[in-house]
Amino acid sequence: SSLHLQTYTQRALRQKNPAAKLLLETIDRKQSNLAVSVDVASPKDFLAIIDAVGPFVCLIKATLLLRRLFSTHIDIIEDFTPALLEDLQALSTKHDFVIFEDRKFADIGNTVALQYSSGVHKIASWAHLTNAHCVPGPSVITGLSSVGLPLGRGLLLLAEMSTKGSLASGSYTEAAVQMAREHRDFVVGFIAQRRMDGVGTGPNETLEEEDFLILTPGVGLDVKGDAMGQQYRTPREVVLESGCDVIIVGRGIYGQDPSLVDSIAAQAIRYKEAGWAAYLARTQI
Ligand code: S5P
Repeated sequence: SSLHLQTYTQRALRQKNPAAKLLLETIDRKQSNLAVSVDVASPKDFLAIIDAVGPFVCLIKATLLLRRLFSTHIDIIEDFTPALLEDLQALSTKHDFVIFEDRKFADIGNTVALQYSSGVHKIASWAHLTNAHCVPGPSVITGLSSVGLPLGRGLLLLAEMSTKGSLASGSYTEAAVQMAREHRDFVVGFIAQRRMDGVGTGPNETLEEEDFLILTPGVGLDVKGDAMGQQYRTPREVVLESGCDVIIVGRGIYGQDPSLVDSIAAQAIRYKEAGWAAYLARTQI
């Protein structure tokens, strides 16, 4: 299948899931396949970075660090709505970007449904996209889908990881793709390092054309990794050579000092241009 050689516009027209369609339309409208990952502990920095990069991104990947202050499952407690989420939604409207909460759900169906719908953050009420590990098997999708599908949300499965020594490879990745195929209405794509077309199918098996979105972290223009196993590739390697759709960049953009908004905006423009050039090269072959 060569659907990724088509333009984002053409692919948006065929998408049935509202969150996937919105992402492709936003990429097209803003001519940006850049997602910024905002992993900072201070709410003030969090909002300032998003306001600075907002005009240049299709998507903001949030990781609500707040949950890490609590022990497991306490995020099922109701009635705690941080104003931060309202500010995030206001910025999403102001700058026209999709919101992806990098929650990495990985529990039994009943528990993830509670964590997704209720809990401290009520993720399903504000995040267009979220993600899950495949370790629990298909029930993690059934659980999340019972909450997210009626709201028009979409799920990404972690099929591969960017880290050195990742266990998500080979037959694990194939199983992830099979799980996604069984839940095509809710699973819109993968967090992965390459295109997943035909993964896990036999040599003579023909598949209906599938167009999973591939969102790819581990992207950097200046360094090859960090001291904790992260590995970076360039936007060109990721989008042109590996056929991925969205580059997810964190520290490459907000760098050492999350308070330097001018340099953050300049870096965002640099990555946006690199990601878009790689896309144009891919679709104009
Ligand atoms: O395989 C992965 C999956 C994810 S979601 N590798 C990753 O790095 N991520 C996330 O992407 C990670 O949790 C972090 O939020 C972001 C990469 O940040 P950076 O600062 O290294 O660009």
